[in-house]
Amino acid sequence: MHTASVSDRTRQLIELEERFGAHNYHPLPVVLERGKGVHLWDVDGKQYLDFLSGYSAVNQGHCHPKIIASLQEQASRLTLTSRAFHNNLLGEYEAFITRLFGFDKILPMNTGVEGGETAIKLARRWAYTQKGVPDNEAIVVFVEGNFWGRTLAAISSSNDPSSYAGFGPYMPGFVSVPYNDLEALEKALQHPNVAGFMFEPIQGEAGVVIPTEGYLRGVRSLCDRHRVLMIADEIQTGLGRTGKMLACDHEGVRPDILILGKALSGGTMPVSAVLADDAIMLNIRPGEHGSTYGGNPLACAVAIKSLEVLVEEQMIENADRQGELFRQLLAEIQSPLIKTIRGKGLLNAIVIQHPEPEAAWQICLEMMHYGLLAKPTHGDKIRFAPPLLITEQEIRRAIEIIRISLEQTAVKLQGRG
Ligand code: IF1
Repeated sequence: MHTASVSDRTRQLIELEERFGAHNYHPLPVVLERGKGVHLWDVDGKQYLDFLSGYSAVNQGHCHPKIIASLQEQASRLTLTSRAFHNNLLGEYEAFITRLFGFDKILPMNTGVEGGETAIKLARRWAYTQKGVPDNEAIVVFVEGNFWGRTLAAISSSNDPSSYAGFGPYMPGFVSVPYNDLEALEKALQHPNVAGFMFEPIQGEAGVVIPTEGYLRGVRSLCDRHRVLMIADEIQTGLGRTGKMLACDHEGVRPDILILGKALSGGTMPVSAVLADDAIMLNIRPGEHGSTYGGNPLACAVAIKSLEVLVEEQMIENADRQGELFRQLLAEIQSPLIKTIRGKGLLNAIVIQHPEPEAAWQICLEMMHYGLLAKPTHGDKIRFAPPLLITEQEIRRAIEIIRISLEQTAVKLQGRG
């Protein structure tokens, strides 16, 4: 459709990636070179509204001046010491983040998936030392449709063939139950060897799947009753994305292990964190877990500032308000292509209905043409997740682009599929 109209420069840069990079992604045909707040610019100077936010890593907006200032200032002072020595920012960061989220301890890592791996190791260790589970027999329960990254453990818990197929053998000790199903969860948790239940309070990759009100409280009480650790993967849903600091806050629930990532870095570099109380965290002793980069002073400086601006600039309240407006305006669009609209705060998705399997992809190309970037997931869903500082005016502009793109796609797809 619009792929034919890309500039020579864009085409050349895309070809370079095709030729020298592994083919593990299928991006939209746009090459970005600059970002500011909710806006991105491509190599031809064309401006876009970013409705993906680096998969929610850029909640605070692109190149937030305070986060970038912190990054630059710290980068010129000290970046990495390893954990063989102390650094002057780690303790300050640890005190700050544990206080903000109300846990005794933090274990700093880098990518989100390492956070997930760390949480599972903590749960297994806790089960062996505290719950009396026989060695090597701990079970971790997941939900169907879960996504927490690409490591061998992460794909071992996945029921999406595009994640796991052809990469076996898989990690033992993992089971899955249907999402949003407390009865199934209760059955699974009855097994005495269950260490933890790890899940996203709102499923992101699965297409922004929101559980029934009461699910999170139900999970909390089942985990309590069966002495199982509740592990909340808030890597995507946390840090204001859904209109609260944490998605668990929507039901006033506190997990035993909290995993944060993505926007903890304001979109600058991988920073993840696992938070838990002493009874869980202190079962891992020196030398038993870690990472070269985890807790490096550059990451500490960036994470403190990223959390500060989120709170100081009231981005969380804004996410709640603009999210409501966005879904309300979206619901007013009359398009036969929209099957469902769902979301919380600024984590939103529409499900597309059309016999043509490429319909959602075509809509994204159309939106790109009109200046909005979003990406389809699972073929028929489009996620809308702009940076949390988006204004009402920008929401209205985005809605106009979405409306006209749906209209144009409907016309172009007529008679197809
Ligand atoms: C990719 C989606 C988002 C996550 C949750 C852990 C991780 C992720 C809930 C791992 C990562 C990513 C990775 C990215 C696509 C993406 C994603 F499309 F799959 F659903 F965000 F929306 N827990 N999510 O969503 O974090 O190790 O990547 O830092 O291309 O794989 P990571």
